[in-house]
Amino acid sequence: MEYFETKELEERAILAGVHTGNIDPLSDSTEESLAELERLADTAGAQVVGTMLQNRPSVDNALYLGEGKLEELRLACEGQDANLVIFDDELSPIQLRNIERALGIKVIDRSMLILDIFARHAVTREGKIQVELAQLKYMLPRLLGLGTQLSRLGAGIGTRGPGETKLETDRRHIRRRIGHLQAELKEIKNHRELLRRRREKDNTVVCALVGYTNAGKSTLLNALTGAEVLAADKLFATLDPTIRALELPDGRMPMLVDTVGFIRKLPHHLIEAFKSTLEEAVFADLLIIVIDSSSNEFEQHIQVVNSILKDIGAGDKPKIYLFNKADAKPDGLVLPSALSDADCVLEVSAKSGLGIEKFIETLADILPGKKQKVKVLIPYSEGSVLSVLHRDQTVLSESYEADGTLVEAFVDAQGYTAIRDYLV
Ligand SMILES: Nc1nc2c(ncn2[C@@H]2O[C@H](COP(=O)(O)OP(=O)(O)OP(=O)(O)O)[C@@H](O)[C@H]2O)c(=O)[nH]1
Ligand SMILES: [Mg+2]
Repeated sequence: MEYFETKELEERAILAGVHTGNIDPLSDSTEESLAELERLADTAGAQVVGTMLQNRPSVDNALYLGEGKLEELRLACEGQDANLVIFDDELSPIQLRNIERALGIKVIDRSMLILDIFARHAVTREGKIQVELAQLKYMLPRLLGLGTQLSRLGAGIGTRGPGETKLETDRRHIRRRIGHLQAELKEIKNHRELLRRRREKDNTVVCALVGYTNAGKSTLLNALTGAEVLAADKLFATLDPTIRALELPDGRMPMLVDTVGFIRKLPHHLIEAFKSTLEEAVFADLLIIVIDSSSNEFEQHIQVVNSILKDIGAGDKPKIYLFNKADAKPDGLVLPSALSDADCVLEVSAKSGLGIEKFIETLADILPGKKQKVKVLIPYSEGSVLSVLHRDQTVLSESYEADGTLVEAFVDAQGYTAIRDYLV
C-alpha cells in the first residue's frame, strides 16, 4: 500500500496597501496596519516576503493601486517567488478581478484573511455557522473575481457563456446555503436568549470582557475564575463566548463572559454574522474593556473597540477600563488615570496577578447588590432572623455566646434592615 503525504502548499505572501492620509487613521493603511496584517498572515500560516505601501490621495476604483505600482507589485511577486498577495483593505469585486488578472496569482484582502483565521479557530457549531455565513456573503458578489480560488475545476479567467451558467448555479447554491445557515443560527440564537432570560430572572449580574484581539481577555478570565479557556499569542484565539462565575468576597457571584476580540477594519459581514455572539456585550450589565498596555497602539485599540461597541449598540454601558499586561508595558509609559466614559480605570497583569485583587474589590463596589460586612448578636429568641440571614445573605462565621448567636456576615440592603437592631 502506498501512502501519500499531503503537504500544505507554502504560501509566500506580499502585503499591499494604500496610504491616503485619511483623517480617520483607522480606516487607512499605515506601517502599523501593515504590521498588523503581517501578524494576521502569520496566524493564518502564510510567510510574508515583502510589503508595499503606496501613497495616493485615494485608492483606484478599478485597480486599487496605481497602474504602475501594480506592475511593480507583479515584478516583486516574481522576484520574491510569491504566490499570494494580501491587500490591507477590503477589495471591491471589480478590483479583485482586475488585480487577479494583472498579477496572475492568488489575491486576497484583509477581510478574507480574517475570515480564514476565524474559520480555522471556530470550535462550536455556532461559531462555525457564523463564519461560514460571513464567508458566503463575502463571496457571493465576488464569484467572478475569485476565479482562481473557486473554480479550480476548470472555468478559467474570462470563461463566458457556459461559465455564466455555472456561475448562476453557484450563486443559487450559495444563496440556498445562506438561507439554511441563517435558519440554523436563529435556533441557536433562540436558545441563547432563553439562557439569557433565565439569568435575568435569577438576577444574575453579567460582566463582559471585551477588547482588541490579543489584549488578554481569556487569560484574565482564566486568572479570575480558574476557567481553562485557550489563551494564546495569536490573533482571534477566542471566537466562542465562554461564561464563568466569579466569586466576590461578599459571596455574590456575577458571571464573566469572554468574547471574540475586535480589530480595525473588521469585515462588516463578520460583525453581522457574529451579532448573536456579540450580543453578550449588549446584554451585559458592565463592560470590562481589556487593553494591552504593552502595545504602542493601545490608544487606537481603544478607539476601535469603542467604535465597534457603539455599532452593536453597547456604547452606553457602564465600563471599567482594564489596562492589562502591566508587567510588560514600556518603561515610563503613563496610562490615563481617568477616561471620560469610564466608570473606573485600573491597571492589572493577568499573568503576574498584579492589581487583580484591587480589580475584584472595585467590581464588588460597582456591581449592583453590594453587600456590607456586619457583626451582629442575635438573641436566641429571634431564631427566625438567623434563618433569614442563612437563607438570603452570606454568613461568614457564627459562634454561640451566652446571650445569643454572634454572626459575621455580608448583607445587602434588605438584609441590613432585618439585622439593624442587633448590630454590635
Ligand atoms: N506579559 C503579559 N502577557 C499577557 C498578559 N495577559 C495575557 N498575556 C498574553 O497575551 C496573549 C494573548 O492573550 P489572550 O488571553 O489569548 O488574549 P485575548 O484577548 O483572549 O485574545 P483573542 O481571544 O485573540 O481576542 C497570550 O500570549 C497571553 O499569554 C499579561 O498580563 N502580561
Ligand atoms: Mg481570547
